[in-house]
Amino acid sequence: MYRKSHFKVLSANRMFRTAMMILFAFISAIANGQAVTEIVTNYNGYWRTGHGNISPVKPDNHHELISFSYNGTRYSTGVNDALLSSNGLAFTPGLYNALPMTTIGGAANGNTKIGLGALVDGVANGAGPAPARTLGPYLNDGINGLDMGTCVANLPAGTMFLSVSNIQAAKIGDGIPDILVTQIADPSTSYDSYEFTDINGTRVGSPLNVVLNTISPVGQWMADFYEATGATILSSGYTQTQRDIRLWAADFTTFGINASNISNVAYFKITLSGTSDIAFVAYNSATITVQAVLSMRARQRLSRTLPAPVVTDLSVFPNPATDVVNLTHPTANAADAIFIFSVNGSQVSKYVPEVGATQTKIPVKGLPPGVYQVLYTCNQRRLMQKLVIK
Ligand SMILES: [Ca+2]
Ligand SMILES: [Ca+2]
Ligand SMILES: [Ca+2]
Repeated sequence: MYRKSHFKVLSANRMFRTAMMILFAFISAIANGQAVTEIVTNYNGYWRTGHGNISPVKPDNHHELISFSYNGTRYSTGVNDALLSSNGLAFTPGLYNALPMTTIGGAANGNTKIGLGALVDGVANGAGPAPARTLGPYLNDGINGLDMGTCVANLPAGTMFLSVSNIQAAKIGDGIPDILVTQIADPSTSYDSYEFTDINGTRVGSPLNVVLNTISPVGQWMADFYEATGATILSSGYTQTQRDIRLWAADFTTFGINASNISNVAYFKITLSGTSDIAFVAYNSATITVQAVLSMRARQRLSRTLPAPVVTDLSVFPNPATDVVNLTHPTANAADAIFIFSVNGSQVSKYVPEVGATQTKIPVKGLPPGVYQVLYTCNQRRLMQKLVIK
Protein backbone atom coordinates (compact mmCIF):
# COMPACT_ATOMS: atom_id res chain seq x y z
CA MET A 1 0.00 0.00 0.00
CA TYR A 2 2.73 2.36 1.04
CA ARG A 3 4.78 1.43 -1.98
CA LYS A 4 1.87 1.84 -4.27
CA SER A 5 0.96 5.32 -3.07
CA HIS A 6 4.64 6.25 -3.08
CA PHE A 7 4.83 5.14 -6.68
CA LYS A 8 1.77 7.20 -7.52
CA VAL A 9 3.39 10.33 -6.10
CA LEU A 10 6.56 9.67 -8.05
CA SER A 11 4.55 9.08 -11.15
CA ALA A 12 2.59 12.30 -10.74
CA ASN A 13 5.81 14.17 -10.08
CA ARG A 14 7.39 12.67 -13.15
CA MET A 15 4.40 13.59 -15.29
CA PHE A 16 4.51 17.16 -13.98
CA ARG A 17 8.25 17.36 -14.58
CA THR A 18 7.87 16.03 -18.10
CA ALA A 19 5.06 18.48 -18.82
CA MET A 20 7.17 21.36 -17.51
CA MET A 21 10.17 20.23 -19.57
CA ILE A 22 8.06 20.09 -22.72
CA LEU A 23 6.61 23.53 -21.95
CA PHE A 24 10.04 24.97 -21.24
CA ALA A 25 11.47 23.41 -24.41
CA PHE A 26 8.57 24.87 -26.37
CA ILE A 27 9.08 28.38 -24.99
CA SER A 28 12.84 28.06 -25.48
CA ALA A 29 12.31 26.98 -29.06
CA ILE A 30 10.21 30.08 -29.69
CA ALA A 31 12.73 32.33 -28.00
CA ASN A 32 15.81 30.85 -29.66
CA GLY A 33 14.09 31.02 -33.02
CA GLN A 34 13.92 34.76 -32.53
CA ALA A 35 17.41 35.27 -31.09
CA VAL A 36 19.80 37.86 -32.50
CA THR A 37 23.24 36.24 -32.72
CA GLU A 38 25.58 39.20 -33.34
CA ILE A 39 25.51 42.97 -33.10
CA VAL A 40 27.71 45.83 -34.27
CA THR A 41 27.49 49.23 -32.56
CA ASN A 42 29.46 52.47 -32.79
CA TYR A 43 30.89 52.17 -29.25
CA ASN A 44 34.37 53.77 -29.40
CA GLY A 45 33.84 53.93 -33.15
CA TYR A 46 33.24 50.24 -33.80
CA TRP A 47 32.21 47.36 -31.57
CA ARG A 48 31.33 43.86 -32.74
CA THR A 49 30.19 41.03 -30.47
CA GLY A 50 28.12 37.88 -30.78
CA HIS A 51 27.30 34.35 -29.72
CA GLY A 52 30.46 32.29 -29.37
CA ASN A 53 32.57 35.39 -29.91
CA ILE A 54 31.67 37.69 -27.01
CA SER A 55 33.80 40.82 -27.14
CA PRO A 56 36.07 41.42 -24.13
CA VAL A 57 35.27 45.14 -24.53
CA LYS A 58 32.27 46.21 -22.42
CA PRO A 59 30.67 49.51 -23.51
CA ASP A 60 30.18 52.07 -20.76
CA ASN A 61 28.77 55.02 -22.70
CA HIS A 62 26.29 55.95 -25.41
CA HIS A 63 26.40 53.74 -28.50
CA GLU A 64 23.94 53.02 -31.25
CA LEU A 65 23.05 49.75 -32.93
CA ILE A 66 24.58 49.63 -36.43
CA SER A 67 23.63 46.07 -37.38
CA PHE A 68 22.14 42.88 -35.98
CA SER A 69 22.37 39.32 -37.24
CA TYR A 70 19.29 37.19 -37.35
CA ASN A 71 18.75 33.80 -38.93
CA GLY A 72 22.12 33.94 -40.68
CA THR A 73 21.79 37.42 -42.18
CA ARG A 74 23.31 40.69 -40.96
CA TYR A 75 20.83 43.58 -41.25
CA SER A 76 21.97 47.18 -41.00
CA THR A 77 19.84 49.64 -39.04
CA GLY A 78 20.57 52.57 -41.33
CA VAL A 79 22.47 54.41 -38.58
CA ASN A 80 25.88 54.02 -40.26
CA ASP A 81 26.04 51.49 -43.11
CA ALA A 82 29.45 52.83 -44.13
CA LEU A 83 30.91 51.59 -40.83
CA LEU A 84 30.00 48.01 -41.79
CA SER A 85 31.45 48.38 -45.29
CA SER A 86 34.68 49.90 -44.03
CA ASN A 87 35.12 46.93 -41.68
CA GLY A 88 34.52 44.45 -44.47
CA LEU A 89 31.21 43.13 -43.16
CA ALA A 90 28.58 41.96 -45.63
CA PHE A 91 25.04 43.08 -44.78
CA THR A 92 21.53 43.56 -46.05
CA PRO A 93 20.67 47.27 -45.83
CA GLY A 94 17.76 48.09 -43.56
CA LEU A 95 16.16 51.01 -41.78
CA TYR A 96 15.10 50.52 -38.17
CA ASN A 97 13.76 53.10 -35.74
CA ALA A 98 12.79 52.88 -32.08
CA LEU A 99 9.08 52.82 -31.35
CA PRO A 100 8.19 56.17 -29.82
CA MET A 101 7.38 55.00 -26.29
CA THR A 102 6.78 58.45 -24.97
CA THR A 103 4.29 57.21 -22.40
CA ILE A 104 4.58 54.10 -20.29
CA GLY A 105 1.48 52.42 -18.91
CA GLY A 106 2.62 51.47 -15.42
CA ALA A 107 3.90 53.84 -12.75
CA ALA A 108 7.58 53.72 -11.79
CA ASN A 109 8.23 52.04 -8.43
CA GLY A 110 11.10 51.09 -6.13
CA ASN A 111 12.27 48.42 -8.59
CA THR A 112 12.38 50.73 -11.57
CA LYS A 113 15.88 51.82 -12.53
CA ILE A 114 17.37 54.06 -15.19
CA GLY A 115 20.32 52.17 -16.69
CA LEU A 116 23.09 54.30 -18.14
CA GLY A 117 26.54 53.38 -19.37
CA ALA A 118 28.80 53.84 -16.33
CA LEU A 119 30.55 56.81 -17.98
CA VAL A 120 27.43 58.56 -19.28
CA ASP A 121 27.36 60.59 -16.04
CA GLY A 122 31.04 61.45 -16.46
CA VAL A 123 32.13 59.40 -13.41
CA ALA A 124 33.62 55.99 -14.24
CA ASN A 125 32.82 54.33 -10.91
CA GLY A 126 30.31 56.50 -9.07
CA ALA A 127 27.37 58.82 -9.46
CA GLY A 128 27.17 62.03 -11.40
CA PRO A 129 24.22 64.44 -11.36
CA ALA A 130 20.84 62.70 -11.11
CA PRO A 131 19.41 61.83 -14.54
CA ALA A 132 15.90 62.89 -15.56
CA ARG A 133 13.26 60.48 -14.25
CA THR A 134 10.95 60.69 -17.25
CA LEU A 135 11.33 57.14 -18.52
CA GLY A 136 10.03 57.19 -22.09
CA PRO A 137 12.94 59.08 -23.66
CA TYR A 138 15.51 56.48 -22.54
CA LEU A 139 13.70 54.08 -24.86
CA ASN A 140 14.13 56.15 -27.99
CA ASP A 141 17.19 58.32 -27.62
CA GLY A 142 20.17 58.49 -29.96
CA ILE A 143 20.30 58.19 -33.75
CA ASN A 144 17.10 56.47 -34.98
CA GLY A 145 16.31 56.06 -31.27
CA LEU A 146 18.78 53.15 -31.12
CA ASP A 147 21.05 54.16 -28.19
CA MET A 148 21.98 50.95 -26.36
CA GLY A 149 23.82 52.83 -23.61
CA THR A 150 20.57 53.95 -21.98
CA CYS A 151 17.69 51.79 -20.77
CA VAL A 152 14.88 51.43 -18.30
CA ALA A 153 15.35 48.40 -16.05
CA ASN A 154 12.33 46.70 -14.48
CA LEU A 155 10.07 48.69 -16.76
CA PRO A 156 6.86 49.00 -14.72
CA ALA A 157 4.28 46.27 -15.27
CA GLY A 158 1.51 47.50 -17.51
CA THR A 159 0.29 47.73 -21.03
CA MET A 160 1.62 49.94 -23.77
CA PHE A 161 -0.18 50.61 -27.01
CA LEU A 162 1.86 51.87 -29.94
CA SER A 163 -0.07 53.26 -32.83
CA VAL A 164 1.00 51.67 -36.13
CA SER A 165 -0.35 52.09 -39.61
CA ASN A 166 0.33 51.44 -43.26
CA ILE A 167 1.66 47.90 -42.83
CA GLN A 168 3.18 46.66 -46.08
CA ALA A 169 1.72 43.26 -46.89
CA ALA A 170 4.71 42.38 -49.08
CA LYS A 171 7.02 42.67 -46.06
CA ILE A 172 5.19 40.02 -44.08
CA GLY A 173 6.73 36.58 -44.33
CA ASP A 174 9.78 37.81 -46.23
CA GLY A 175 11.99 36.65 -43.34
CA ILE A 176 13.30 40.18 -42.76
CA PRO A 177 12.62 41.15 -39.14
CA ASP A 178 9.87 43.69 -38.58
CA ILE A 179 10.29 44.09 -34.81
CA LEU A 180 13.54 44.10 -32.80
CA VAL A 181 13.55 44.04 -28.98
CA THR A 182 16.44 44.64 -26.58
CA GLN A 183 17.00 43.27 -23.06
CA ILE A 184 20.14 44.64 -21.44
CA ALA A 185 20.12 43.68 -17.75
CA ASP A 186 19.28 40.53 -15.78
CA PRO A 187 16.39 38.76 -17.50
CA SER A 188 13.81 36.97 -15.38
CA THR A 189 11.68 33.90 -16.00
CA SER A 190 8.55 35.98 -16.47
CA TYR A 191 7.61 36.92 -19.98
CA ASP A 192 6.47 39.98 -21.85
CA SER A 193 3.67 39.53 -24.33
CA TYR A 194 3.65 41.20 -27.74
CA GLU A 195 0.65 41.35 -30.03
CA PHE A 196 -1.21 43.46 -32.54
CA THR A 197 -4.68 44.81 -31.87
CA ASP A 198 -7.42 46.49 -33.81
CA ILE A 199 -8.62 50.00 -33.17
CA ASN A 200 -10.63 48.80 -30.14
CA GLY A 201 -7.67 47.09 -28.51
CA THR A 202 -8.89 43.60 -29.48
CA ARG A 203 -6.14 41.17 -30.49
CA VAL A 204 -5.44 40.60 -34.19
CA GLY A 205 -3.46 37.41 -34.95
CA SER A 206 -1.71 35.72 -32.04
CA PRO A 207 0.40 36.89 -29.10
CA LEU A 208 4.12 36.21 -28.86
CA ASN A 209 5.35 35.53 -25.34
CA VAL A 210 9.07 35.93 -24.94
CA VAL A 211 11.01 34.63 -21.93
CA LEU A 212 14.27 36.46 -22.27
CA ASN A 213 16.47 34.31 -20.08
CA THR A 214 16.18 31.58 -22.71
CA ILE A 215 18.02 33.77 -25.25
CA SER A 216 21.83 33.68 -25.25
CA PRO A 217 23.58 37.02 -24.67
CA VAL A 218 25.50 38.65 -27.55
CA GLY A 219 27.71 40.81 -25.31
CA GLN A 220 28.14 42.67 -22.05
CA TRP A 221 28.16 46.30 -20.95
CA MET A 222 29.04 48.25 -17.80
CA ALA A 223 26.17 50.24 -16.32
CA ASP A 224 24.97 52.43 -13.48
CA PHE A 225 21.38 51.81 -12.43
CA TYR A 226 19.92 55.03 -11.10
CA GLU A 227 16.74 54.98 -9.03
CA ALA A 228 13.62 56.12 -10.90
CA THR A 229 11.74 57.07 -7.71
CA GLY A 230 12.47 58.07 -4.12
CA ALA A 231 15.13 60.12 -2.39
CA THR A 232 18.11 57.89 -3.23
CA ILE A 233 19.83 58.75 -6.51
CA LEU A 234 22.07 55.70 -6.98
CA SER A 235 22.17 52.80 -4.52
CA SER A 236 25.49 51.20 -3.66
CA GLY A 237 26.06 48.06 -5.67
CA TYR A 238 24.41 49.59 -8.73
CA THR A 239 27.50 51.45 -9.93
CA GLN A 240 29.68 50.25 -12.80
CA THR A 241 28.12 46.81 -12.84
CA GLN A 242 28.32 44.32 -15.69
CA ARG A 243 25.16 43.18 -17.44
CA ASP A 244 24.38 40.98 -20.46
CA ILE A 245 22.95 42.25 -23.73
CA ARG A 246 20.26 40.24 -25.49
CA LEU A 247 18.13 40.98 -28.52
CA TRP A 248 15.38 39.16 -30.32
CA ALA A 249 13.64 39.85 -33.60
CA ALA A 250 10.54 38.66 -35.41
CA ASP A 251 8.76 38.87 -38.72
CA PHE A 252 5.08 39.81 -38.50
CA THR A 253 4.03 36.27 -39.47
CA THR A 254 5.17 35.29 -35.96
CA PHE A 255 2.28 37.42 -34.67
CA GLY A 256 -0.23 35.71 -36.96
CA ILE A 257 -0.54 38.75 -39.21
CA ASN A 258 -1.53 37.91 -42.77
CA ALA A 259 -3.18 39.37 -45.85
CA SER A 260 -6.68 38.82 -44.49
CA ASN A 261 -6.29 40.50 -41.09
CA ILE A 262 -3.64 43.09 -41.89
CA SER A 263 -6.17 45.84 -42.52
CA ASN A 264 -7.52 45.52 -38.95
CA VAL A 265 -4.20 46.27 -37.30
CA ALA A 266 -4.12 49.61 -35.48
CA TYR A 267 -1.84 49.10 -32.48
CA PHE A 268 1.19 47.12 -31.38
CA LYS A 269 0.52 46.17 -27.77
CA ILE A 270 3.22 45.27 -25.27
CA THR A 271 2.21 43.73 -21.96
CA LEU A 272 5.15 44.18 -19.61
CA SER A 273 5.79 41.79 -16.73
CA GLY A 274 7.59 44.39 -14.64
CA THR A 275 11.06 42.88 -15.01
CA SER A 276 12.09 43.90 -18.54
CA ASP A 277 15.22 45.94 -19.11
CA ILE A 278 14.74 47.64 -22.43
CA ALA A 279 17.08 49.97 -24.32
CA PHE A 280 14.56 50.25 -27.17
CA VAL A 281 12.00 48.33 -29.19
CA ALA A 282 12.64 48.99 -32.86
CA TYR A 283 10.53 48.51 -35.96
CA ASN A 284 11.40 48.04 -39.60
CA SER A 285 10.56 51.33 -41.31
CA ALA A 286 10.06 49.52 -44.61
CA THR A 287 7.23 47.49 -43.07
CA ILE A 288 5.20 49.85 -40.93
CA THR A 289 4.58 53.49 -40.35
CA VAL A 290 4.40 54.51 -36.73
CA GLN A 291 2.29 57.44 -35.74
CA ALA A 292 4.04 60.20 -33.86
CA VAL A 293 7.37 59.70 -35.54
CA LEU A 294 10.26 60.73 -33.32
CA SER A 295 10.82 64.42 -33.00
CA MET A 296 14.25 65.94 -33.32
CA ARG A 297 14.36 66.04 -29.53
CA ALA A 298 14.16 62.25 -29.32
CA ARG A 299 16.87 61.90 -31.93
CA GLN A 300 19.31 63.81 -29.78
CA ARG A 301 21.33 61.84 -27.32
CA LEU A 302 20.16 62.32 -23.78
CA SER A 303 22.64 63.80 -21.42
CA ARG A 304 22.41 65.41 -18.06
CA THR A 305 22.66 68.84 -19.66
CA LEU A 306 19.41 68.46 -21.58
CA PRO A 307 16.16 69.48 -19.90
CA ALA A 308 13.66 66.70 -19.17
CA PRO A 309 12.24 65.67 -22.54
CA VAL A 310 8.56 66.12 -23.16
CA VAL A 311 5.84 64.00 -24.70
CA THR A 312 5.24 65.51 -28.10
CA ASP A 313 2.30 63.61 -29.44
CA LEU A 314 -1.40 63.13 -28.96
CA SER A 315 -3.11 59.75 -29.08
CA VAL A 316 -6.74 58.75 -28.82
CA PHE A 317 -7.96 55.39 -27.57
CA PRO A 318 -10.25 53.60 -28.27
CA ASN A 319 -11.00 54.89 -31.72
CA PRO A 320 -13.80 54.51 -32.84
CA ALA A 321 -15.33 55.28 -29.47
CA THR A 322 -18.83 55.16 -28.05
CA ASP A 323 -18.86 56.28 -24.40
CA VAL A 324 -15.48 57.65 -23.46
CA VAL A 325 -12.07 58.25 -25.05
CA ASN A 326 -8.68 58.34 -23.36
CA LEU A 327 -6.32 60.99 -24.61
CA THR A 328 -2.59 60.71 -24.04
CA HIS A 329 -1.00 64.11 -24.39
CA PRO A 330 2.01 66.18 -23.32
CA THR A 331 2.20 66.97 -19.60
CA ALA A 332 -0.57 69.50 -19.15
CA ASN A 333 0.14 73.10 -18.19
CA ALA A 334 -2.44 75.54 -16.82
CA ALA A 335 -3.24 77.10 -20.20
CA ASP A 336 -3.66 73.82 -22.12
CA ALA A 337 -7.03 72.90 -23.58
CA ILE A 338 -8.70 70.06 -25.45
CA PHE A 339 -11.28 70.77 -28.14
CA ILE A 340 -13.48 68.50 -30.18
CA PHE A 341 -14.54 69.77 -33.57
CA SER A 342 -17.10 68.32 -35.92
CA VAL A 343 -16.19 67.45 -39.49
CA ASN A 344 -17.43 70.85 -40.69
CA GLY A 345 -15.16 72.65 -38.24
CA SER A 346 -17.59 73.75 -35.55
CA GLN A 347 -16.53 73.34 -31.92
CA VAL A 348 -18.49 70.58 -30.18
CA SER A 349 -16.88 70.67 -26.74
CA LYS A 350 -13.93 71.95 -24.74
CA TYR A 351 -12.10 70.41 -21.78
CA VAL A 352 -9.31 71.63 -19.54
CA PRO A 353 -6.82 68.88 -18.62
CA GLU A 354 -5.64 68.59 -15.04
CA VAL A 355 -2.29 70.34 -14.62
CA GLY A 356 0.53 67.78 -14.67
CA ALA A 357 -1.60 65.04 -16.25
CA THR A 358 -0.54 63.17 -19.40
CA GLN A 359 -3.86 61.39 -19.81
CA THR A 360 -7.39 62.77 -19.86
CA LYS A 361 -10.68 60.90 -20.11
CA ILE A 362 -13.28 62.62 -22.26
CA PRO A 363 -16.94 61.55 -22.25
CA VAL A 364 -18.30 61.33 -25.78
CA LYS A 365 -21.59 59.57 -25.10
CA GLY A 366 -24.34 61.51 -26.81
CA LEU A 367 -22.19 62.77 -29.67
CA PRO A 368 -23.81 61.82 -32.99
CA PRO A 369 -21.87 59.07 -34.82
CA GLY A 370 -19.37 60.48 -37.28
CA VAL A 371 -15.87 61.81 -37.74
CA TYR A 372 -14.46 64.48 -35.41
CA GLN A 373 -11.12 66.18 -34.81
CA VAL A 374 -9.56 66.27 -31.36
CA LEU A 375 -7.30 69.28 -30.88
CA TYR A 376 -4.86 69.66 -28.01
CA THR A 377 -3.37 73.12 -27.60
CA CYS A 378 -0.27 73.82 -25.53
CA ASN A 379 2.62 76.26 -25.72
CA GLN A 380 1.34 77.64 -29.03
CA ARG A 381 1.42 74.11 -30.46
CA ARG A 382 -1.59 72.31 -31.86
CA LEU A 383 -1.78 68.53 -31.80
CA MET A 384 -4.59 66.92 -33.79
CA GLN A 385 -6.05 63.44 -34.07
CA LYS A 386 -9.05 62.13 -35.92
CA LEU A 387 -11.77 60.62 -33.69
CA VAL A 388 -14.58 58.41 -34.92
CA ILE A 389 -17.77 58.12 -32.86
CA LYS A 390 -19.87 55.10 -33.65
CA1 LIG B 1 29.00 56.54 -13.33
CA1 LIG C 1 9.28 41.08 -42.54
CA1 LIG D 1 18.06 53.75 -25.09
